[in-house]
Amino acid sequence: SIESQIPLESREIWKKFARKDIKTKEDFEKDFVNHVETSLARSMYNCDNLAAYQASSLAIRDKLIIKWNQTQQTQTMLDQKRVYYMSFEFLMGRAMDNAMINTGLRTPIKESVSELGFSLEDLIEEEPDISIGNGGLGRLAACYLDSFATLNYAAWGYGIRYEYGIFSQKIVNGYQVEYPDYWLTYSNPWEIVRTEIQYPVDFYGYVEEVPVYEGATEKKKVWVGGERVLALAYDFPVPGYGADANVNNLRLWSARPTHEFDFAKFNSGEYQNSVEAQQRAESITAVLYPNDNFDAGKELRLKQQYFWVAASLHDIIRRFKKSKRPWREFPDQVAIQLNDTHPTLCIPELQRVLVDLEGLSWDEAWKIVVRTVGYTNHTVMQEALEKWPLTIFQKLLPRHLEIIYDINFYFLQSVSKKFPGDNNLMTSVSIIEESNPKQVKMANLAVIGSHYVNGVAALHSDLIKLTIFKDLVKVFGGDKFGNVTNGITPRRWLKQANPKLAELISSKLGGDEYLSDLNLLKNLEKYLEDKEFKSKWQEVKTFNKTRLSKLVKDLTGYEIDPTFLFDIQVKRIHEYKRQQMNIFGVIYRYLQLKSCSPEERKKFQPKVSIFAGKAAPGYYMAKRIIKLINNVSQVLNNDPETREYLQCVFIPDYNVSKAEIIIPASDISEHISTAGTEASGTSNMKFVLNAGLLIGTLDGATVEIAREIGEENVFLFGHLSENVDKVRASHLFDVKLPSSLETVFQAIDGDVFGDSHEFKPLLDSIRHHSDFYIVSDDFNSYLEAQRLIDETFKGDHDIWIRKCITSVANMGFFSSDRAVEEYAEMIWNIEPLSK
Ligand code: B1H
Ligand code: IMP
Repeated sequence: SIESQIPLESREIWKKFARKDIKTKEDFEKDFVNHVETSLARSMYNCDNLAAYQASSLAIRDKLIIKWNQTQQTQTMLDQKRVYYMSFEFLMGRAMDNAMINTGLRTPIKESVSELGFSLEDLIEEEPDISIGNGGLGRLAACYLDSFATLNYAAWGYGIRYEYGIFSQKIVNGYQVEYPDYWLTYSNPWEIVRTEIQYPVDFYGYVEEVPVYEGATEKKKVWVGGERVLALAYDFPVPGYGADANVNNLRLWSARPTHEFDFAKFNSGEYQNSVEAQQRAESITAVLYPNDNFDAGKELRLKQQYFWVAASLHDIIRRFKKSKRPWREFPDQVAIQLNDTHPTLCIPELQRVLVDLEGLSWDEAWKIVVRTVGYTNHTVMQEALEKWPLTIFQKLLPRHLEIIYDINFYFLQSVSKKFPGDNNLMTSVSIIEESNPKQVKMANLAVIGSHYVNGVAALHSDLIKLTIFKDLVKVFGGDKFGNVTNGITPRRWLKQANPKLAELISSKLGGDEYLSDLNLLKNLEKYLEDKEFKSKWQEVKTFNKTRLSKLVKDLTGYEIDPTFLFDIQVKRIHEYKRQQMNIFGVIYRYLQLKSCSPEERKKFQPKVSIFAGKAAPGYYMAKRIIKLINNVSQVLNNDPETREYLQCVFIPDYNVSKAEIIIPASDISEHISTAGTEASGTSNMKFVLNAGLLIGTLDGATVEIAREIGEENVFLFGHLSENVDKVRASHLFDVKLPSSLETVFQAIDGDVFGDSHEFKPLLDSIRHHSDFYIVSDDFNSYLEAQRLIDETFKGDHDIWIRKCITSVANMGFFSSDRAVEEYAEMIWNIEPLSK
């Protein structure tokens, strides 16, 4: 055993002084003071909230590290198969509150902190969000890490430690203005830098033919890199939920100069240049690309992708080699999951390592690659599919491009055998697009190089087979394609975000077990007739609405009334998500109110429409939508005739920690994408789990939410995905608008909401440019669903609350624990660690 290598006496000393776990308040207080005085070099006299937050975090982190070590040692000892979840984005949010909740220490620490003279809530507010992601895709990765640890899977996340996460958003005169998100200003107490783990990563250069061994006549190809940087590992401990849970790892790579000095330049007097070139290395991991569902095709992004893939594979292979197994066992020990196409370079890179460096035959290597890799697709939007111009690829990764050509050659050969003469098929499934310039289609490479492809909701998984992968399904057969519906972690999205509701549920279900077995929520249905329970349920909602009102007041200055119906749409701003339709609906309601007598107005359900979300900095239309929302907001909230009935707010700088306050406060939330465009959506799940109802199209996971909680509990509207193409085709270039929308456009054109020129492109995209997202076709059905919501909300409130309770009771399916278990069984073939 490994232990026996260490002399007994040494072992005893190690054990005697092994760091003790935090169990009591005193343990925590001791560690806290210790960190203030040593790690932070401060004292009780100059310990402000920031220092207190940092000391608390360090104390909790120490605890996690102990568990982390045990978990990793167990994993190494058991030597079972491991999963590597490759994600370009991890939208972690804040760590401290989550760590306290998952380890069960929140209550004692809250008391300790208060005894030490601080308020825990204040300390939590000191923590910046870890926002190294754009939206749903990055947050999904974070939820899965939570489930991996909670369920005891040997699964790591690999990503990039961007120094600037998603930009922070300010609203100036109604416009979005972007500011850099330098989240590391006060250092990050949650990370551990692994100075011992550094790997070289090469770029550029050329391909050379060399003898397979010294003196041999047979030749092989190798890559001679032209620029080298170092990848340095930073680890984030990810605690599972439960007193004795595992702590897993998120490993993020940061680029560093190699410090390999260019003596030639130095000697020729170019000292400055030779050092500057080195410093540029760090720019690789400087900033996250701020696009959601859009591929900008920039060289630096390909560089980021290769940097991260090369470092991660290096690490994975090093670990595999420790067990001295033969290469053919690699897929029995390693599963690599591609979170979208961003890490697709794993496929040619692993093939390169196996063939060029390890000397395996092409076929042996390719079998290993395909058995190891799985690919998750997250979008069918054409503009989001990654394609790299050959020119960029050739320059940056010349050997990888050759390998991709070879992969494509063998693949197309097999296709032409099976479908002789079908040139259209060959063109469509080829990895290379014969466009001008030619491009590498990463999605095709991902499908061809992996053993299983999954979509992220039932409808989406059906759609990828009928659209973007139709021809690849012909080649591989349908069995290679399947579905794993997304999920969310109830630890963060119920217990942490909505402590009052979690407490109420615990009191009825007799404990917190439902947080790790979400199907237990079903038992809430027993209390549908329980008056006291229902009135407490209502109190919780009112509490959460009041909490959000305070946030809105702080951030916008607007006072919103918690007795109003809260109608919320928070997500990235995108034409396909149709925030424009929502704001047109708000305008329609306003115009109706304006045309009524004061008496008639009283019949309206008072309502506030709440928006938040970031637009990609280069996305013109999305930015116009934000401006329109803000202008409408200004008109409505200042109109004494109507503001008792209708208000509108845009909350700036949407992020995970704001989501935790916004989501529990909804009566209704909007998931109104053009059917067939939103792959899944995950905030729809979060809103329902927090006792709000949905208005939505039959798109993404909303279809399955309706199936689980009952269609009668969802306000559905709009054209179905199978009809969208037909509806689009029926449009002429100029679109005939329904009179409702015509009225809205007239008001905007008439400068009711400020200078109409600003919104002309937005309106024209609908009325004069074919209305791609079929806003005009869905608008009346949307208004009708809104009318039904008013009627239901205003009517017998007991019916509303019963709908909410029934919905929450049936949300078990949407736990990320279920999703991760499906991946484990269907795709990775792993079981939880045997303890
Ligand atoms: C999703 C993305 C995405 N799908 C490209 N695709 C990106 C694509 O930086 N890029 O280039 C960034 C992100 N994001 C989202 O994934 C879907 O739109 C949601 O519907 C889904 O819920 C989420 C998680 O599966
Ligand atoms: P890696 O798998 O080599 O990256 O190691 C990850 C972590 O697993 C290490 O930091 C240790 O905590 C643990 N570990 C790795 N190798 C061993 C071992 O041989 N014995 C015990 N623990 C190990």
